Amino acid sequence: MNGTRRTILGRTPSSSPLAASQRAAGRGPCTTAAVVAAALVLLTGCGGEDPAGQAAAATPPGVGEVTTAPDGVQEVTVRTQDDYLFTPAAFTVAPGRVRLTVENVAEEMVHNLRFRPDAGPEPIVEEITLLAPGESRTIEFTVAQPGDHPFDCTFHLQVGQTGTMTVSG
Ligand SMILES: [Cu+2]
Repeated sequence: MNGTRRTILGRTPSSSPLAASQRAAGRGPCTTAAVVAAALVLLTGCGGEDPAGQAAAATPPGVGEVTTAPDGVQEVTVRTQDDYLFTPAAFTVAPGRVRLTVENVAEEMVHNLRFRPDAGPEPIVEEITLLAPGESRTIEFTVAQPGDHPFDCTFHLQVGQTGTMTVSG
């Protein structure tokens, strides 16, 4: 991880003061991504509405669509990329077993997915703790109660990388 961080910082020397402040803040494995995040926020102003709009428009077919696998489990795939969005940020499943895959198609950014503790109608403890660029991981869990389950990329929570899985009634 340190090797990667040095390489990326070497490519963008202008971000070094930010990198130093992020290191001082004691961040975890997402330091590099957070530095990139901070740099992008500076470049695009607050909110970054334009990149968000572009990413939303580019949602590929099949992503975010809930289908039923041959074993009867409902499946859905969410993507992350080199921004601070889940694509899509909202999807709906039926009560039952859910197989959720997150594909990180980013070239540089690291993400994760965790259901926000105590925020949904029932706990979902399964999580994807780390997705390197190009990586894809799947978790499976069961939901029974209708309602909204907010989920976050904990690395980029500050810049609003959140989503919602709704369990239909
Ligand atoms: Cu993230």
